[in-house]
Amino acid sequence: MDLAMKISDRDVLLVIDVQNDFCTGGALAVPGGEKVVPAINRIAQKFANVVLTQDWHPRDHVSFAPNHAGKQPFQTIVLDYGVQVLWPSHCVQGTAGAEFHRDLDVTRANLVVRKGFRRGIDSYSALFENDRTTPTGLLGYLRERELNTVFVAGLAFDFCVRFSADDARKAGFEVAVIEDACRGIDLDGSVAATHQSFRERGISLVSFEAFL
Ligand code: VGL
Ligand code: ZN
Repeated sequence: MDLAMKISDRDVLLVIDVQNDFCTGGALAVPGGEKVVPAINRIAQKFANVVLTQDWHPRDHVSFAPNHAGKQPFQTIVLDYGVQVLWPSHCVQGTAGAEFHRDLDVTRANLVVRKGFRRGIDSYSALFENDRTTPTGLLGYLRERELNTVFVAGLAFDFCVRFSADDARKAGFEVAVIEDACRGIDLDGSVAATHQSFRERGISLVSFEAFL
């Protein structure tokens, strides 16, 4: 899937977590995070269907390292649903860090999905939370709207983009990740693991320039 891409009314651009806390100066800054904004704004113009996600945690969220005595960010703990990375507190509901980057063109979005708002469950994927069963509702939306190809961009490539793409593919959608409209965290080989997962599942990587 390279060269010029023809965008259809059944395609959706899924923009993951382009929020201040994931950009330079933010609480969980992804290197170069804000650099995805111009690319996303340009391609969003071409899509009839644009969905944004917004990481949206309560202050006492289980994924925040400061909520676990003696734990540091990027250490892991084991919860009922499995291993959970502990993050610096980020994207707290109602704070400036949880807002979309000011230059992100949100006017193109017809849906904003918030995720990670349950104290006890983190949510990387835009479709299912980290227990892999709690739905966000996005899958129902995509099906009801009869969308069939999901193009994913945003932050972070190796966490929320990865799990969103994987879940969309598992649910039967065609999925392509717009790699140069993403930036990664790269924790313990997570970028390599993401490439591996995409290869195994038949998720393609494309460049944003293919849409221009
Ligand atoms: C994310 C870690 C924690 C992401 C969100 O958007 O990739 N990563 N919360
Ligand atoms: Zn989060």
